[in-house]
Amino acid sequence: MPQDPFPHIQNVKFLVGARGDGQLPSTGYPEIAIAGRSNVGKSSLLRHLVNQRSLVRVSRTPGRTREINYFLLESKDLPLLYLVDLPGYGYASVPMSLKEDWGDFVSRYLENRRTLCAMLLLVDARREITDIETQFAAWMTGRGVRVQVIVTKIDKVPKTQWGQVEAQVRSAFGPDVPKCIFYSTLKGIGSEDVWRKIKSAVSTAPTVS
Ligand SMILES: Nc1nc2c(ncn2[C@@H]2O[C@H](COP(=O)(O)OP(=O)(O)OP(=O)(O)O)[C@@H](O)[C@H]2O)c(=O)[nH]1
Ligand SMILES: [Mg+2]
Repeated sequence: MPQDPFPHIQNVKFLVGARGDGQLPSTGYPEIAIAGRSNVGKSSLLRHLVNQRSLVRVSRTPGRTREINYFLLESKDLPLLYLVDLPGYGYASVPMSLKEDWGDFVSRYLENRRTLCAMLLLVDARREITDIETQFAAWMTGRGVRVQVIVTKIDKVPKTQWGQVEAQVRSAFGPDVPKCIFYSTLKGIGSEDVWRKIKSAVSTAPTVS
């Protein structure tokens, strides 16, 4: 019988909204980061995953989160781990490169954080996938970080078109990126698959002291 993918969560604690290198918590636990365009649903997904409505503020005005938000997850079935809600990119009306948009702080975090073991890269089911997402995925994969694409707000797309969405994701990201996961916080779709991926990433994460 397949194992229950949901962890028995004991505590989820908001640690810090880091605005600079000096504010990042100490390393030592594996980290799972959540990235994607502003308003794609990062904070909603995190909240839904840990099943705590009050935990993460969901923005009314897109692009408000500029901090790297750290949550420490304690559960019975996983080692302690950090869930990291990254600032959204692409909120500005003028297109900018990922680096300019996110700022040096986030770029440095992505480049240097050795305990970052998996990246949940969110794309909106109704939006085209851009070079920002595909280049980002290739960059992270090249660094040895597992990338899991998650298609958010799938409740907004009729089921008859889900196959088409999946084909678009596959063709945009290519064969190096595993099959995408459809997600809906409204309909409660996807969390099981996401936990399965997190468990697998954490269980093979290198330990860094
Ligand atoms: N229909 C639907 N709406 C969703 C879903 N997930 C999130 N939303 C809505 O999308 C909007 C943005 O969600 P957030 O979670 O704040 O997005 P974010 O990526 O954290 O945004 P930033 O912090 O600004 O980068 C909110 O109005 C959510 O209610 C979903 O699965 N289905
Ligand atoms: Mg957010």
